[in-house]
Amino acid sequence: MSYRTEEVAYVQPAQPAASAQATQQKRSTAEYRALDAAHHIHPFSDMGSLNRSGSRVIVKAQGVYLWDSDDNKIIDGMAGLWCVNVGYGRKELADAAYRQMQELPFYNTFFKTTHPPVIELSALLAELAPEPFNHFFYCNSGSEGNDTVLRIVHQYWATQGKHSKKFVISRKNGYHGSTIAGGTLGGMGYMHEQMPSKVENIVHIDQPYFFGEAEGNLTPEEFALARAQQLEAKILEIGADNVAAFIGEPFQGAGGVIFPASTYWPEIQRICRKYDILLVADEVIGGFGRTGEWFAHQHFGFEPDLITLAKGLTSGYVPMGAVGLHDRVAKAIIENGDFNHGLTYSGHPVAAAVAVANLKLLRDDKIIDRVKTDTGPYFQKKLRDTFANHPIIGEISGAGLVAGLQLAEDPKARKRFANGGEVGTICRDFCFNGNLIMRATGDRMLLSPPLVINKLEIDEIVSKAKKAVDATAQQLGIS
Ligand code: PXG
Repeated sequence: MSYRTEEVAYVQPAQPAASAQATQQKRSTAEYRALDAAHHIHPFSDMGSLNRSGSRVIVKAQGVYLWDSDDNKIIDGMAGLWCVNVGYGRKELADAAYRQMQELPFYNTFFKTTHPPVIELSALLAELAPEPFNHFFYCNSGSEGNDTVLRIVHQYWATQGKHSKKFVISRKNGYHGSTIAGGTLGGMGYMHEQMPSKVENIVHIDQPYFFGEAEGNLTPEEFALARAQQLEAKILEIGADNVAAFIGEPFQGAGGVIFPASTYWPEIQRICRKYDILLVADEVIGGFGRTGEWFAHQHFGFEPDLITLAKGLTSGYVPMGAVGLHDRVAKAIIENGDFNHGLTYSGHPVAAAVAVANLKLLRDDKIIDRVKTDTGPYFQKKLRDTFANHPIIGEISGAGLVAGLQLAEDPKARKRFANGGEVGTICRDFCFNGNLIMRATGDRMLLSPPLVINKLEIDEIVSKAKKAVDATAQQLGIS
């Protein structure tokens, strides 16, 4: 078997294509890459290696398509970074930002002030979110959302006089952001290794990853139940009086689109209620329609006390994050004096105006309804039909417009490839070269396209994904 793991190198065209120049291109690809390499440090990247191969320069987008600086048309199977839910190029959002920038580009929400966009957004979120969520706190990202969650959880227990409730339980291979608190909450070992210090009182339990971690003859339901019961064991180990909250993504996104079996979340909820522990759903990826429900916890049928929001809140057009508070938690925060937390841009008027336009589009164009009844089921069936009995596909997880494809050496025996991640990289490179954006997490290939995708575009994604997976199998000598 030969593996190819180096970064994708791009062939430089002698001249930029004429139509690329027509798309307001001011520099050649080579110039962009040279400047990027000279001055820009990318997130989560090996910059030495990236600068040698050069980044792909994305210059414009429309609907579900991107164009790079060499005028390649690329289908975006990842909605940017799990966020462009309404697709690219929606004038409604651009107009909202333009109008708001002229009217009131900035004002803060500290010192007894507020403004119309943040008021409209809060009222709209209360209408769209499940019944007990009527209050929202704003920030600029999912990471800050989870930092805010920790502050709210801490303040909540202080107001209840339960000062010893300090521990937060999270999961290995969960992702909750990259601030120090977000990174500590997340269970990514490679991030922990590079952190100068961690937030104290955060501990992790195992994830509900059936394909990769179930041993013996457990069914997916039995396995998920056992993994949920690790929460109870951890609470008993620490002492319920010391545990403040449990946080989890309803389905793990960056961790590989890991969908727990139906037994998981009801058991987590039962345990949280039994020991009086707040349940936090990190909805940064799952929120705003990804599974066909407004929020992913509705798909799994549980009721959190706090929800973290970002990404699809503005469809990524401008940065914004938020935390939704269950009435019970909100009441405690509201009625107990100062809550000493806030950011300059909490409830930024331009972001709030864009969020309102985005949410109205999702609601009034029935985009989420379509994911639930039409495009979501079509996407899931198409993937499952296309990859049925494929020699290197072990499972397909997902619902609505999110999916994870497990690459495996022996799908039936649930045997993963020995060099975790290398095969995913090979497949990712084939996708790249085939003008499909598909993310690789280890040996899981992930799809999360804009929610406005139509069936023809779904066919294009699935057929390009099939070509990439076939080419990967061929390169590995597996047929
Ligand atoms: N929670 C969840 C569940 C996320 O997926 C965050 C919090 C943090 O959000 P911000 O806005 O601070 O990035 C995320 C972010 C990937 C990838 O490679 C995923 C995320 C971010 C960057 C890369 O899949 N998710």
